[in-house]
Amino acid sequence: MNRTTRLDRIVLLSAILLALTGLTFAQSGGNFSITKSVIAGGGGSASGGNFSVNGTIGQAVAGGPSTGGSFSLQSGFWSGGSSPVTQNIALFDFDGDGKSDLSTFKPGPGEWWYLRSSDGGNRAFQFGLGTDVLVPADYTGDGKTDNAFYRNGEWFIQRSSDFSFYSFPFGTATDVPAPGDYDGDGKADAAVFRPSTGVWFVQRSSDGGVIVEAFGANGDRPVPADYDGDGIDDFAIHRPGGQSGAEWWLKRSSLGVIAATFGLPTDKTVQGGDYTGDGKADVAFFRNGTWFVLRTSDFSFYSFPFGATGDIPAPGDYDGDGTTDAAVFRPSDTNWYVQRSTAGVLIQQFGAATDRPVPNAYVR
Ligand SMILES: [Ca+2]
Ligand SMILES: [Ca+2]
Ligand SMILES: [Ca+2]
Ligand SMILES: [Ca+2]
Repeated sequence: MNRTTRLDRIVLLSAILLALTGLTFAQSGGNFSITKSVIAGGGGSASGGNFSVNGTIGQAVAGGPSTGGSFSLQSGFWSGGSSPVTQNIALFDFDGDGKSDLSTFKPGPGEWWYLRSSDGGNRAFQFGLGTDVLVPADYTGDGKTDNAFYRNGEWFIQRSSDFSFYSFPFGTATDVPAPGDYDGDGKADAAVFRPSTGVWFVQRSSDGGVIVEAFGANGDRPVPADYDGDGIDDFAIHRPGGQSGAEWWLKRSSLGVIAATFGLPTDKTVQGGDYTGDGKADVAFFRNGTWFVLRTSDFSFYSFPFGATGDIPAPGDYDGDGTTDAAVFRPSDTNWYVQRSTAGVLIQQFGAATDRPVPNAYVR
């Protein structure tokens, strides 16, 4: 972790309390606990009744002491003591409004198409070829997803800021790209999983250093996400043909390794996402129109029908509330069906039958 970056995110607890309570005078007393938090800097103190802060990273702000009654803040990201900064789970957000955008990749010419959630406008870019591997993510850290692809060990990234592109080598032709934010600095890192050896290689965006991590085996599918909610993406694999069924192995950056048997070899891998809204990504797969979610809070599971056989799962946070929404793209009618956690079901035509939904890009 880059220290400067870490410091940039440090928060004064009082800023959190101030934002939550609006109180501007000092109080004291009561019981509260803070775990997995980064809190420092600034002046003033905070205290209060019963409250807990869990997994929070924020930014130092000047201001007076503040306090609160009974409340709980879990895995929040705060900046400037005012509006919360959403955790980086709203992937595929090309216009940076915190909501995933309906988006497709046309394989023939290599075109990226998206429908801006902010104003409903279309954009399209020719970038890459149909044979390239899609790796869209926010590499530059401006809060907008960058179009990106991987070709034979070379990364090509089109900056969302000015749509210029850059490229660099990292990996080999047979590696499986698995970008994520493995150093927790808010920028996606180039990363690959090497099936032949089960070793991951990550190029940290914070300092350019390389992480080498043995986790997984040939045939595994990388599903990195932040499963323990500490702001750092975790190495993780889906092993469809495990000994007792489909296996999921998570190397959580704060909580250690855990494995679960969940699903059948024929189930469709879904990228990890926070379906329960507790700030921790959950394990999920799609089976013929039914979603199965394994809660990482207690490793119980639930399932629900959404979509149909033949649909392509394309989950994201389409309403921007921080909770991952089940979504599918249906090639037969080119409609998107999105089960928004706060805004109801969205049905919208976007794309062509041969397009690939971009929010499905990480499923290899
Ligand atoms: Ca958006
Ligand atoms: Ca990073
Ligand atoms: Ca983590
Ligand atoms: Ca949502």
